[in-house]
Amino acid sequence: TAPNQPIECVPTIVVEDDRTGLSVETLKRAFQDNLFYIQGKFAKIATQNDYYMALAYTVRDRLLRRWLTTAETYTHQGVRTVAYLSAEFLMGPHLGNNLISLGIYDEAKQAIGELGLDFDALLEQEEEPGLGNGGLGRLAACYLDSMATLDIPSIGYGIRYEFGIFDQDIRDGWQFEITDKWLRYGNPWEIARPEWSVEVKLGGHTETYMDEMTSRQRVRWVPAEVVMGIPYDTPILGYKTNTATTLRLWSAAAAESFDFAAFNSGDYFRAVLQKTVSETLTKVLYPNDESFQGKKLRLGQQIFFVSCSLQDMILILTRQGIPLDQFHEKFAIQLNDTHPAIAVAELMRLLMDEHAFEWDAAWSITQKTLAYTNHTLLPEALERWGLGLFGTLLPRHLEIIYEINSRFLEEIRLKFPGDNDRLNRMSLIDEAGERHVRMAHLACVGSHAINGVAALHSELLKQDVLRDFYELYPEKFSNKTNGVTPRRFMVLSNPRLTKLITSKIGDGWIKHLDDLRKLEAFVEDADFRQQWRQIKFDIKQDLADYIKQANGIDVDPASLFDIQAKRIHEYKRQHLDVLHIITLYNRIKANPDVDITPRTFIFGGKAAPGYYMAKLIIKLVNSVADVVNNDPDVRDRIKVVFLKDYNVKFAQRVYPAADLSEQISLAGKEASGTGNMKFSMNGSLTIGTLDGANVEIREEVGAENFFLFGLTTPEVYALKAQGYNPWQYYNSNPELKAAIDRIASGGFSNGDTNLFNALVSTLLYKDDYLLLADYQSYVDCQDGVSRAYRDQDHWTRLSILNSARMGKFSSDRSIREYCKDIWHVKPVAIELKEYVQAGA
Ligand code: GLS
Repeated sequence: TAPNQPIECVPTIVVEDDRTGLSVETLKRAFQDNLFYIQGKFAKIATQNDYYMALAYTVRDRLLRRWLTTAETYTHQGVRTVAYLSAEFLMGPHLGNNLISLGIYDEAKQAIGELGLDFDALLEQEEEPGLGNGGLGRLAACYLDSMATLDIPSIGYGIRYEFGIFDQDIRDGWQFEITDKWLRYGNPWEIARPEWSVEVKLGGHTETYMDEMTSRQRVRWVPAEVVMGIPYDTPILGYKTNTATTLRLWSAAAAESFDFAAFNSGDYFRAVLQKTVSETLTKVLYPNDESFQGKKLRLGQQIFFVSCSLQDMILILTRQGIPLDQFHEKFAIQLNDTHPAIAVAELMRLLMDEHAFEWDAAWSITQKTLAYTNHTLLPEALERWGLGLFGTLLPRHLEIIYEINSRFLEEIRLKFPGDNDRLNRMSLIDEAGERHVRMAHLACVGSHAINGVAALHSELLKQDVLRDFYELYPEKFSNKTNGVTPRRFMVLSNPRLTKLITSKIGDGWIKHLDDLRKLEAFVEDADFRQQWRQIKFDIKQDLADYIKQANGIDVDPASLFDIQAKRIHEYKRQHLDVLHIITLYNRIKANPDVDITPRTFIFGGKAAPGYYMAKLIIKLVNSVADVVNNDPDVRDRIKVVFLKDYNVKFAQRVYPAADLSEQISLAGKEASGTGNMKFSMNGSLTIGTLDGANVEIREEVGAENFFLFGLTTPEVYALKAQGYNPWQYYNSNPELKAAIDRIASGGFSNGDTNLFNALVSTLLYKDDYLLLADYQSYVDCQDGVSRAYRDQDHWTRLSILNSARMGKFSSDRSIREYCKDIWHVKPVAIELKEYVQAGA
């Protein structure tokens, strides 16, 4: 038998459950076994990482029975499955989360403690798999957690980048990028499955031939290159359930059969070189969030993981003996933005060229299978591939796209006769200038469902970016407001608050977040408020300790912790936050005895390495911090901190410590935001615009418990239409002028008037994101925040109500909506039985 096939004579292998018990004693024994037998170390020479690995393997062993039983159940029952295709999965560390899901966090902590080791240090040791940029990648991770928790048959498909999002260092106030070598010490959570590898073709040309079987003309793609995709599987255990689904990430390798000619002719070097070229494909995550870069390698990554995943689904069907014309009954594929939109053409190609389907049958399956989520309105994020590049790498896909387009344009002609502008606007090919393939249009045409990620965003899609598609296919559109998992972002990251909440209302809220409403009954309980306040204070003290250690800055945990943590982008307006800080600073300089509510301004976030303005904003925050933190006039009343290397691990430390969450993007720009939800769940109040999910958060928590400021989306449109002039605001607002002048005159750059020139002149001459227009409203609102914070007891009431009313923003709610409206996938309970592998 071939080494990658199941053997024919199946032996009886019974795996006893005795080595995966959950008691403290069993955990201790397993931990020590793993240190010895897997890490090959004894205590004297074991490193912190060895101990981490021993614990990780101990936990992984305890997932396996659930994982294999889940897989076996799904295979046996041929269940309908969600395939979530995403170029990014920002998972965050696995260990703590798996301990929570298994319900053995305390036992593991005790076991490790009894062995004389520091449990928290072992958790801290895990290198996080940073295979995403920000919200979009983290959303995919939250959705995997919720699907597993809700027992939804599901699989996440993505790319196993060798280097994830870069680590950020700050040098002289500037961002400095360091490669993220997350796999350096091994990854105990994944299992490589080389026996399930598939091949992906790239480049070359197409030719027609006569298919003898059907006596039809068919197309054959003769590639220039073939790359092998190797799947690596990671179990995703749901919270306190037996379901453990799979995250399957593809890694590129040289196809063995390839370039044999070179090898045989003695050109060993060229044959080996090919290996390096192939492996480049999955080397590194592109570090841009919401900005498109038309790089060939990136298109290569997209077709690579999409083709691997679709072929994998076909193999799964084949193994289960399900005919391919039932593909859409077996799989509901969700496209996480347009990064996997090439799936439309690839599924068509696989069905027609490799499995002899006719066009209409293949098209019907494709449309019924695929659904598309849009995640941004920013025009610079829209993916559009130049035809030259596209046709060179994917000649067959381009032919298929042309054919889809010609049929699609015919449909529009019938429905809107004579409307040529509409044809041009909607075509899959942008004909203006260098011709391009429009990936969002491809996704819309090839999918049966299209959704935005917050109510406002979905409306704007219909009115603006996808308006023509909405007019053509209104029935395809819906909204699915984002959510986040309370397991990671409350239970794991905020154990103290979790304990307090559970002591009052039981632990049902962890799976049914709406239950948090029961907390409202305790808002008038002074004792409860005192405990709530004390917990927030203690967590702030911990963050203060961290800040002291990381940045050398002393901050007062009694001060208002005002936090903006997210990717750095002009539309998110971190620099509006800075203008407020400078305004407070100016007030102090003008009158050192001015009455100011003490605040600590905390920033965190990475800038795309090629995004100069975002990097300049980081430099500005650090420069303002240097001046403000060291000016004796300030008397420590305001402090500014930029915390470097914001990632999931770090985010978990930050959300629970906030008093105020900054959600201050220009209305109409942030599709949803998810950090806004994580802060609020942990009892932070929000200052925000009517943008993205802020609108719905405010609806839920109540207008009186939310600090609202700024222009609305219609006002933004109107202001821009009438001709926006930032100078008008600058000239008529003394505080605004003083703040900008202090930057421009070198007040934060030792007199250098050049350093921040690009930023200042962008604000004064362009100000696309209307900072100057929103400035006064923001500062007034912040003054209101400062007043409110002075009444601590009242603030605590608001904090409790914010948590209590966040039920809607559990990703469980989002997933239920996707299941009901788009995927039509039902939960399948997994019964744990004595596991017998094969035969028996
Ligand atoms: C994003 C949006 O910018 C966020 O508002 C949104 O919350 C997130 C998930 O839907 O998707 N789109 C994107 O390209 N990156 C994001 O974070």
